[in-house]
Amino acid sequence: MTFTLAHTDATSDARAASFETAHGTVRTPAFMPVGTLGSVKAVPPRALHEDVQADIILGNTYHLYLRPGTDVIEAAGGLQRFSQWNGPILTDSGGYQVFSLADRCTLTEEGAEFRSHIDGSKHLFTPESVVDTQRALGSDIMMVLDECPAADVSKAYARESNELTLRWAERARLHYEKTTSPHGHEQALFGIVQGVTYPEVRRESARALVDLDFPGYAIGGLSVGESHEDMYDMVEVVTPLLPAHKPRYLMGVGTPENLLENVARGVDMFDCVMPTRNGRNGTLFTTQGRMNIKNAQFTNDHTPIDPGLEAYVSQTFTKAYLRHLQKSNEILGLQIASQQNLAFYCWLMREARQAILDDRFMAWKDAILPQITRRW
Ligand code: PRF
Repeated sequence: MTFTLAHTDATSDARAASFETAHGTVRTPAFMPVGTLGSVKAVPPRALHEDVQADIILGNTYHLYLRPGTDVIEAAGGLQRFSQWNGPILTDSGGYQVFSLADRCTLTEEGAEFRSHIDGSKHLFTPESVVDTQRALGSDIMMVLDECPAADVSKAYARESNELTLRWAERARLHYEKTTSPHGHEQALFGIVQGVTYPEVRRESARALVDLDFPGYAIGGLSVGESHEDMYDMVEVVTPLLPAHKPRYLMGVGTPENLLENVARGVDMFDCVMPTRNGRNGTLFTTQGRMNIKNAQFTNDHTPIDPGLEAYVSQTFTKAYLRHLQKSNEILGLQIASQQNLAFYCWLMREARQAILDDRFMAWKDAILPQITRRW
């Protein structure tokens, strides 16, 4: 993976970079819309590309392996051909989902054994098998199998869990070296830093993964119930230990404010279900602040949803119309809100990138935060 660090902000650790994949270039900081089942909920690929202007989206190994099955997607020519999102895709390993979604997940040295949440069938994910599955899916960035412990576990448990995650990472790294994509394109593999909220364990994790020389690094195990301060502290502990010339991805984070605080600490990539999930529930993220579009105050608000964004939905539909659609459970209401929120998240990252390039990231962040976090 060719990663080009264009500039580091003079006023923080924020970075503007880009990297090339077989399916296109990703500019960072980047927000990656979540397409768990091979679709970003309620948003067609053309809108993701043209309106949202997403550079890269997420898919999930656990879900796609169970349904429709890895073989179906491999036969289609990979997830890009199958879904007609032809840009870069990152797939999560399933390490996180087997613990949160599957029934009765048990961890052994070998891997994670679980029962499907769909039909109760028994499966085993190993560090090697999830690399094979992601090779068959054809994602541009694959993730290692890891364990993501709860926020409140003891230091002893955190260390023991991290040691297992590191042994798995080493096996994944070896297997990655021995295998190639059945679709003939380059695929990167990212290691995942764990360690709960224990700085010492976080450092052990980061150092060991850096020794394994992955093409990129994720920070996992955060946004699982710890305070925002703890999250920021852990990112601050980890990012200085990671190589400057490789991408850094904070998994499952977060609010617009979380994104900017972690960009300031040197994170390049994010994913979160918040813009799509909250959009479907009526929460809108806009350049003017956050609003619940179902509130009565929007009944007769015939102004555009977000005049500050270029996206078709932001400029075209009014707050009153979107309120009506959401109150009436019209499917179009879910589509418009999801596109608005994703367009906002991706816009925020493009603005951040420009501010970094201009060495004014901190001043820009302090000016924009009150505006975008304002409650209507
Ligand atoms: N590990 C993996 N995926 C993840 C996480 C993790 O720790 C998180 C934590 N917020 C989100 N997604 N593999």
